[in-house]
Amino acid sequence: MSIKGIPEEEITRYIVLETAKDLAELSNVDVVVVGAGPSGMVAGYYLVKEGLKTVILERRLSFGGGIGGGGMLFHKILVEYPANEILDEMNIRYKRLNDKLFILDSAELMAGLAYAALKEGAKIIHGVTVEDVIYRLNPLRITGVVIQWSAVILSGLHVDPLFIKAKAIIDATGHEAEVLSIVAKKIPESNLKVHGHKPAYSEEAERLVVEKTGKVLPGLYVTGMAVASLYGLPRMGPIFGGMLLSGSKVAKEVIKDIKGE
Ligand code: 48F
Repeated sequence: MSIKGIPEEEITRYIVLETAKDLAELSNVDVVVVGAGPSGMVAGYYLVKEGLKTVILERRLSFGGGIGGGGMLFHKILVEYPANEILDEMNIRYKRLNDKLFILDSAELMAGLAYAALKEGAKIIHGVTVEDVIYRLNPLRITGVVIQWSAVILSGLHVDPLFIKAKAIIDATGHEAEVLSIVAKKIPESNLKVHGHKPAYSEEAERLVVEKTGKVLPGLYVTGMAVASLYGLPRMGPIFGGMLLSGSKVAKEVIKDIKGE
């Protein structure tokens, strides 16, 4: 049987119409997660599981952030107890090394986290960069994000961006803590300072990242490596339990705040 009836103009029409429908629908959401790294994807998974309308915006055309590089390009990722329980819940396979440490392929973790979040109902939009926030004063609240195609930013063209309104914005942008840095620089009323992370101390870093995860300002939350950058915590290297637990913790805080409002 030959395949017939695929006029090129139909291809264009469906792509444009369905994308426009999605983008219009996503102009006002419960939660924007900035960054599809490990902490952002875990947060997305738990947020949609609780019925919150969630979009994960990712600058690149891939998932996983720092996962893909493994440890110095060695394609393995370590996870420590109890973060392996999150992997169990998402049906992501790993090997047990001892009673505390587990190991898996970086590709398995990237694909597993992305598929878990998507299957649960999260939207992940690739190639979009969050370049600013929307804010209100008296009282100060972050009420959304300003977005631009990453390709436009790379091209250097002067093109005005678009907006997404949200009840909560989660900075899951990793080392750069990009959303927090924008707020610190452009909204003096926030009194925010991004300290940058300290040298390596893996065990402390893993513990503190989870402990300090959560709300930064009304409407603005932080998870993952951005927590270490915000508060000047040590770095941990290619061990990812803290990232997964931090994603889960920030989701719980956002759910409590939104559902309690
Ligand atoms: O860096 P990343 O993996 O963040 P994470 O979840 O995990 C950190 C670990 O990978 C690793 C580590 C743990 O041992 O230290 O570094 O904290 O993922 C961040 C994602 O955010 C995207 C970026 O492309 C990456 O995929 N991103 C960063 N800034 C923006 C952004 C932005 N302004 N808009 C959209 N996406």
